[in-house]
Order: sequence, then C-alpha cells, then structure tokens
Amino acid sequence: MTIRKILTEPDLFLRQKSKDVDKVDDATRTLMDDMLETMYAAPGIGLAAIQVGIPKRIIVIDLSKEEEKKPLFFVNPKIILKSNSNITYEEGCLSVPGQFAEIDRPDKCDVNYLDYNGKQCDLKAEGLLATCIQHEIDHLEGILFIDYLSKLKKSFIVKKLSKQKKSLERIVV
Ligand code: GNR
Ligand code: NI
Repeated sequence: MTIRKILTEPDLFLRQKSKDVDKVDDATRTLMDDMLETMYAAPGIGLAAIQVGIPKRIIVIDLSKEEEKKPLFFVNPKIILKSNSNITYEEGCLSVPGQFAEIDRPDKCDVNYLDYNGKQCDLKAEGLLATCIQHEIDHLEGILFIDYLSKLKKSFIVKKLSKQKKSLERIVV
C-alpha cells in the first residue's frame, strides 16, 4: 500500500467531474487500499479519488475511532433520497488544509453504490456519515465545502491557501 499525495486548493484538478468506474477489479481495489492508507495517515474520515489526482467515482470513509477500523468503500455512489431536514457540522477537508466552517446539509440520505467486491449495495445514512457521504460525492462533482460559504469568506480562504502554497514553493526551490 502506498500513501499518495493529496491535492489542495487552489488546484484546477480538484474542480473536474470524476468518471464512473466500469468494473471493480484488482486495480480499483489497489487504488481503494492506497486511498484508505492515505486517509488514515492524514488523518481524515473520508477521501475521494480526485483528492489523490484520480478522476474516478470512488470514495473511502471510516468514522470509527482508532481501535477497530471500519472502512467503507463506495464505487459509483448515487444519492437516491435526501431528507428535508438539515443538520449542521463543522466541516474540514484534506484538500482545504487548516480551514473549518459550519455547513448545513440534509441530515439523512439513502445511497446506492458498489462495494469493495463490486456488489451492488444500498445504505441509509444519517448524522456525520450522511454529511461525510455528501461531502465526498461533492468532490466527485468538483465541489468543495468552501463553495457553500459567502464569496468573501471563500476568497479569504483561497487567498490564504494560495499564499501558503507559494511560500512552500519558495522553500522547496
Ligand atoms: O477528515 C474530514 N473530516 C470531515 C469533517 C466533517 C465533514 C466532512 C469531513 S471529510 C474530511 C476529509 C476530506 O476532505 N474528505 O474529502
Ligand atoms: Ni474533502
């Protein structure tokens, strides 16, 4: 397993729409294993393939606390139902390092997907899991949580991140 580099905003790659996976094969599973290891190392509770530069509709999530790992793998996930009631969570994103904001999203969602073995599955999610699934599916559409903030807040964050990137480039050179 390999820890892959996580792309960070601003990066146009993060803005592209990811493509459906034709078949869950060994190459898909290797990518999912790498994504999981990258997510645990970060650490984070979810990761979309586009965050490691692969524009495929693949997500990994693990909300469990250290001890016993409970990874969830979603290939070609589709939200088939969203609740009318919302919930607010303070969201962060490995592609928007060090920035957090309260985001409202439907508190429940039903999602349909292929699992690690390519089996068709349905899941009823609520609370943090529902939020996380929606956050990750947004990545597959090129959407980041900062897109839901006011223009002012978003541009403040993007400016800060691009300055950080530029100063890192100077250190490397
Ligand atoms: O690690 C993460 N934490 C988190 C917290 C609240 C809502 C969503 C998330 S997902 C994030 C990891 C990430 O960037 N996934 O794309
Ligand atoms: Ni994210």
